[in-house]
Amino acid sequence: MPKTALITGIAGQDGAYLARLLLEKGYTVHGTTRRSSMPQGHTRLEALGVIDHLHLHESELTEASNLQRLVGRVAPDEIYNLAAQSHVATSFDVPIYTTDINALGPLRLLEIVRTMGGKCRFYQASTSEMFGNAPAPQSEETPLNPRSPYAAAKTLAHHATLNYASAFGLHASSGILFNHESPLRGIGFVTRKVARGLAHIALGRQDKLLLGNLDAVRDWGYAPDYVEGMWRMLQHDSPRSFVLATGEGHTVRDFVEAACRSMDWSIAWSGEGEHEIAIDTKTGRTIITIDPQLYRPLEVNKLVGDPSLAERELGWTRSVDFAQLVDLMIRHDLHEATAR
Ligand code: F7E
Repeated sequence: MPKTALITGIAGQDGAYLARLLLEKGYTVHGTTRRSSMPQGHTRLEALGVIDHLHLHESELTEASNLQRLVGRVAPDEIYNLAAQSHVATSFDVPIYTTDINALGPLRLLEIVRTMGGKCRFYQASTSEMFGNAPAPQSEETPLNPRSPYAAAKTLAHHATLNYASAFGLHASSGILFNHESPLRGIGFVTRKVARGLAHIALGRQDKLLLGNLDAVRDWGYAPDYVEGMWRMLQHDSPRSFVLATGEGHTVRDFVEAACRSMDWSIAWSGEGEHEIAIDTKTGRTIITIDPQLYRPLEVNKLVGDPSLAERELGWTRSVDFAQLVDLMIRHDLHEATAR
């Protein structure tokens, strides 16, 4: 029997890649999008050529009764809860909205799954941000220490997911995903901002790029690998939490340098802190400056994950390394900028 899946937040980067993966596996795929994102918010689903094969529903994680009707109608075998307010910096400005979507949203879904008999498997999109400044590498055993409203809300949802699995026997798993990127990444996240910004500077469309903390270390993987991991978690015999990560850490500065290498562009850094700049060594032009407004009220300094459990138990591996990831993002944004 072909399976049916419901993906909340299907129009996002992960939602789009997961929809493609599940369609390839023969699933009937339903997905929710925000009302405000209709009808022009489906560019990723169009880019992957999947939009005509999906069943899309306007639904918000704030609306419990609407969600209940939807789950009742779709009767999914698997729910992937990917809808979120996913910007960490923004969560400091809109903590209550962030908590409603990221903490209470999953709880509403878990309640629906439980009251409907608990047969449907449930995936919760948890995050490395929950670790805060706990020493790297972080694994499933690392104590959680959230440092933003985003991370605090995700931590509640993570515990609720595992709690519903133990208390009510739900197959509810939590994927603790480290940063995962792609050409479909939103332009507010640093990797895409850098790739797109440098492509625009190279084509004379933009003067320079403003960045925040260059010293933050992140573990950046390739999003299509990570949605494969989500699916594997729900096929596993028993529910639990799994870290998906590459095990390699790089600073934001490393990412900029790798992006410039991909473009055969040589830059030199000078100055420190808020006064640090990057100069194009050929022209002497300043192409990167720091905007202190982009610093976060609290920063998470170093996130590098240990994916050994997922590798061992799920047979999960990554197909793209850091240099390849940066290169494919740069190629995409150069191509897109040239085509416009
Ligand atoms: O920031 C620094 C910033 O916004 C990465 C989300 O998917 O991954 C993502 O969260 C780092 C931070 O991602 C800029 O301070 C410097 O240290 O790309 P980001 P994030 O906050 O790590 C986790 C796993 C999630 O769960 C989240 O949903 O880069 N940084 N300069 C900057 N960040 C941004 N956005 N913009 C800058 O100009």
